[in-house]
Amino acid sequence: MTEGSPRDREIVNARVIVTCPGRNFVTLRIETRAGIVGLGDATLNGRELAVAAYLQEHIVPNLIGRDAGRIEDTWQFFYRGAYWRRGPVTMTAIAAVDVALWDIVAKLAGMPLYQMLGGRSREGALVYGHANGRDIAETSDEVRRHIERGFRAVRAQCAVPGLEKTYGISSSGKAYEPAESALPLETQWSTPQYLRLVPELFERLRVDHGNDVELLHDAHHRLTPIEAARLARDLEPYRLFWLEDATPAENQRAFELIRRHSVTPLAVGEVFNSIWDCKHLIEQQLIDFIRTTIVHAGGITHVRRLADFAALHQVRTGFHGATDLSPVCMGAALHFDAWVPNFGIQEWMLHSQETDAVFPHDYVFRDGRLFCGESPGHGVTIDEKLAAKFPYVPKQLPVARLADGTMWDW
Ligand code: KDG
Ligand code: MG
Repeated sequence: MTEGSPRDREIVNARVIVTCPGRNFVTLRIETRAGIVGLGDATLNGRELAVAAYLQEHIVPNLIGRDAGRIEDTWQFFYRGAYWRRGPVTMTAIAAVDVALWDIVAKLAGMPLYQMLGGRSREGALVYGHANGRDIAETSDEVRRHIERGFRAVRAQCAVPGLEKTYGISSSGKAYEPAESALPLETQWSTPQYLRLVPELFERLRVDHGNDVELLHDAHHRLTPIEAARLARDLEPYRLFWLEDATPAENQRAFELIRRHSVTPLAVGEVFNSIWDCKHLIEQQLIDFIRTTIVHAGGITHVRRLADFAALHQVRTGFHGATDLSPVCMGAALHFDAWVPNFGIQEWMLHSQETDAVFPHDYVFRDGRLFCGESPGHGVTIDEKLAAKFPYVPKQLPVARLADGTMWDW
């Protein structure tokens, strides 16, 4: 009997591993009778234990005894077969199973995961890093440091004068990490000041760094549609690679208004978890980049469908890649990026040294691009002994209020 026979592919063990090497991560570890292990990321920032419980109570009992090779059927079982569909918790749990199974199947084939998807379409994935600063000069210095490190694309965020905390800005001097406290930190928001500042920021960045570097910006759902249209129009002279999450997208038609006023490319979708969340946006070509990534949207099986659908409308991928997406998600995403025909860009915030030690991986950064490795599977493993030294720490994302106390979009 070979390792690839149905009996050897039988899932005999599935475990959820929660660890906090600087920030919380949830990982699903699936093992077959032949001892092949697959890993899937199941991290949902600030809601980690909800996914861990969903996996533990509702998914793992259904996995034992299944054929790990039946990736599609397993996906359909947990999605189509279930009465309660969609939602970030469910889709993150399904993603963890899906990625772990793709990892196993690629290992059985002895191939890197990208090969299972159809092989490489490119050598490396263009990535963008995060530059942030307490004022425009500091943000510009950070952009320079990124360019010196080899980045060809940089997201720039700047503190809004008069606001104590702004999305994307580190106050501690360390890398920005939004989930800072056990209960949500209350932050302030003011749209008029922000709308004045951002065009000034990008004007300065183009003066300081020229036109070769790709610049990106994230409005993090703070604007109304007409405010978003104004910002997108005001940023046109600075030729952004994209303006992200300009307005909340629950009402997908809101983007029609932005499009009517501006040609600044738009990116949306890191909080989406299904193709249905962006169907209108894509079909009507209201966005240019879809940010929905593997861990929060049902894994490779679903995101592949989403990317193919997006390709029909010339929408390209620009996967979410903040630090709350573990190296396991990053590894899988980079294999996907190597294959997907309509690739745009990949976000990459470096993980801490502790995180990289807990999740050894074979992807590397070179000349502004990330390259997935050639080892079988997605190329990311876990050091469980080390992981156990970093127990879970409760942390939630902040909330934002206007100066008069009104709760705002975070
Ligand atoms: O979990 C929330 C973060 O991942 C998010 O705030 C980061 O908006 C973000 C981005 O574009 O990376
Ligand atoms: Mg974002």
